[in-house]
Amino acid sequence: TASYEELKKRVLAVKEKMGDRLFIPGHHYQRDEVIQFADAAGDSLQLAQIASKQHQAEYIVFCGVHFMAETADILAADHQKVVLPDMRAGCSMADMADINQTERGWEQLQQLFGDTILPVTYVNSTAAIKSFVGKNGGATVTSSNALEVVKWAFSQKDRLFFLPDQHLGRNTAHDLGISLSDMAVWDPIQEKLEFEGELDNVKVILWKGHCSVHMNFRVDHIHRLRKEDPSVRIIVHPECTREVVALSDDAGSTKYIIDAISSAAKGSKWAIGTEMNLVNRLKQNFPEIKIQSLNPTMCPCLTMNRIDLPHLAWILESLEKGDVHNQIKVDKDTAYYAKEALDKMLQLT
Ligand code: CIZ
Ligand code: SF4
Repeated sequence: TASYEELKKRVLAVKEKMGDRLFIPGHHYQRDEVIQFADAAGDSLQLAQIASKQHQAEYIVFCGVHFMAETADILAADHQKVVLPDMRAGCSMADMADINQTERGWEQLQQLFGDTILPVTYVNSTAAIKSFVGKNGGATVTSSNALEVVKWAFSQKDRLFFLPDQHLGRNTAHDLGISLSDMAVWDPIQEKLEFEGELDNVKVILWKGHCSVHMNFRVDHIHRLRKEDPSVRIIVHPECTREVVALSDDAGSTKYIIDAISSAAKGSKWAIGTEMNLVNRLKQNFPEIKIQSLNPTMCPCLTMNRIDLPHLAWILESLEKGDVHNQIKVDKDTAYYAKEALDKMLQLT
């Protein structure tokens, strides 16, 4: 097998030869060995914004997970091809909402609530879910703009159906002043609404999905840390549970966390509750700040980590030869309505 240095040289050679024909967006959760070659690094909002404008390159080599590559394809121009270096780079959260389950749930919710619900979906969802949301007048959200988009959604309808991350949905609704007792949970497996009280009071229906990476940051980690060293500031991603967010000092999107650390005082101490590659990168980039993971055993997103240097080198060398592997192509009908949902978000952001 090729060494790291060899692979690096091969990637650089293809990048140099292909020039502007190639564009490599990379998510902040990607490995260092991959992100070093990204033409643009960002969170999912920034990468979607870039994809909606970057219409020159013939090939977009997406270093991130499947739903992000789908979004890039939906927002790309017709002549552009989006490829994913490893098809196994999925997202367990996106997989928790399939379109058939969603349509069945929607039917039942409409029987309960009539025409008073607007669906919104976190971008961490399949193109089919985004399309369902667009078709029904809703929008996508990211963790960077969830507040604005959810506020807009409440100007349209009395209730929201928030897919697929219950935690981002709950944390966002809470920030808008909605009481936890007015939030219901839709269980797609049991096909049942979890709610105690008057149905009339329901403001938000949360899809029962979660991120297995961010679930690793727990209340007991916070208690232990506070006891050990009360001067540590704790910042977490809103994919963490409401309890964890409530006990932390601050919570926000990937970009928000990066900005907070970038402007932190020298010598200040931070514990971060988000994906391991990003926490490690912040540690490297800001040696004058004391950074640790909120969970001491560290939490990688296994699917993000599927994209590694050997896969990147392989896909780039294939493209150079004209072989397009792992193309992510969303069919026209699905893409049309998914784009409506994405455009609504991009206009609001
Ligand atoms: O957990 C993810 O996949 C996140 C935080 C994506 C993003 O960039 O918002
Ligand atoms: Fe999906 Fe969580 Fe990984 Fe993000 S961190 S890609 S939400 S599994």
